[in-house]
Amino acid sequence: MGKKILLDKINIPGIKTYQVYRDNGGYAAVEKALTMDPDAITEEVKTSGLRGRGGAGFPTGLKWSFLDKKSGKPRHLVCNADESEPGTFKDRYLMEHIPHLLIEGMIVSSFALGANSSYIYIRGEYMWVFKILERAIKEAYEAGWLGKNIKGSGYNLDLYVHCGAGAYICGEETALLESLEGKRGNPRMKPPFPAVSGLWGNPTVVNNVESIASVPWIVLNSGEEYAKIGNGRSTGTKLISASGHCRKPGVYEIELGLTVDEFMNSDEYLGGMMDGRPLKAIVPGGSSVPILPQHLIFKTAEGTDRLMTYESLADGGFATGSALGSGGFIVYNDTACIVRNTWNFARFYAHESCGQCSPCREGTGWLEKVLHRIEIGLGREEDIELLWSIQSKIEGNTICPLGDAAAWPVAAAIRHFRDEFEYHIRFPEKIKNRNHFVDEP
Ligand code: L3W
Ligand code: SF4
Repeated sequence: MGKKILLDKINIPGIKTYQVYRDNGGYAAVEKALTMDPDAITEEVKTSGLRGRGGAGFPTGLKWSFLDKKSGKPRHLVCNADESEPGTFKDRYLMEHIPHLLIEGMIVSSFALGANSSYIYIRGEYMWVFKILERAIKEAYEAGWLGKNIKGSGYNLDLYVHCGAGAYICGEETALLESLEGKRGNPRMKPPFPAVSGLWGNPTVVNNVESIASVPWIVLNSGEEYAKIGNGRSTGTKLISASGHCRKPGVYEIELGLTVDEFMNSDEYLGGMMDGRPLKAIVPGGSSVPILPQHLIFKTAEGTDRLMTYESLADGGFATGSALGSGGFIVYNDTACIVRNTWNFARFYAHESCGQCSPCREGTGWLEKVLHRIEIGLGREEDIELLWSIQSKIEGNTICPLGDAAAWPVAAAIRHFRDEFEYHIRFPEKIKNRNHFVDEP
């Protein structure tokens, strides 16, 4: 069994409630943290090598150390719980089943950062989880872990949970901050990064749910112990949301460094393919990352074992690699149509683009339109080159990563499955009937 530090208590009956969580060692990290120098906590997180679990993998301790503590302005910790990446549902699982772990992480992290008002921004579609968090926060206030003079330490913290309104772009950290300020969720230009100018212009750290929930273990067991788990620069454990044509979809906590083969085929994890059908492709990190075809899933282009790490999944760069991203692991069998899947993702990004910058606003709509016509059998001979050209003009030319996220899946699908696009264009009569329910453009 792989080591568990986030989901180890998930099956304890009643762990969602304060008393059961507390009876099972909950809030011990807050007790310890309150006796520590706040900067020493940041040092522990740095030593742990913990990297942001929302998708970018930026070192958490380093981000904390960028927080401007000299300006004299109030500081904030904002938890990004706007989990909207297609294929990703691990933060929901954690908040739904063990909400006090996130609250404990918020208190310890806020104390380390010197924040006295912190926020959890949760996606609007997770209304029932919002209610679970509200209840858990109320319990934490009643037990004296939030509010004024927490457990006689002199430290004050107010924690708020704020509900988004269903826009994917509000998961981009600066759009999230705009939304939290009551404005339309348009991403800001960076720099300045939130660590310098974030919520209401104050120094702010924005971290993913899973990143914050990992902090109590680090404080209790030390950064050094955390760094012993994992592989190379991919330390610790990672939650993976698995979906698609595998035998056992669900949320798993893995030790980083596990081979993709073991994750996919062992009974502890996905247990192989559903109905024993052949594997065709995977998307290992949510819809924003490149798709990997069958021959590159278990071995890298260099022939080494493909590992569940930030480095190994990206090995070979854009041409033959993918990314760990947010850990949204989607499995495709031989019945999956890659053109249809690519169109589906493109439709999502075109819908979710905030429209601020033209390469993304125009380009995502254009990608969607061209992919749609190929998918329904109206593709033109020149469409594959057109798609390639559009995606290459979006990538790297936009304010926020949504543009890249729309471009990469298209580029990878063409690179690895060009024959499927050609088939759709050359033999439209063979694919048309199964799309009768889709309106023609
Ligand atoms: C201060 C500097 N801070 C970087 C901070 C920055 C941010 C973090 C990472 O996008 C990706 C995206 C999705 N001084 C700094 C600095 N920072 N340099 O570090 O920044 P960045 O720009 O690399 O990425 P990002 O804007 O956080 C996230 C991808 O994740 N993704 C997942 C998306 C969706 C979800 C979800 O639904 N949960 O995660 C999947 O691949 O495409 O590329 O905090 O401020 N010099
Ligand atoms: Fe908005 Fe797209 Fe530009 Fe991001 S890349 S700011 S989502 S238009």
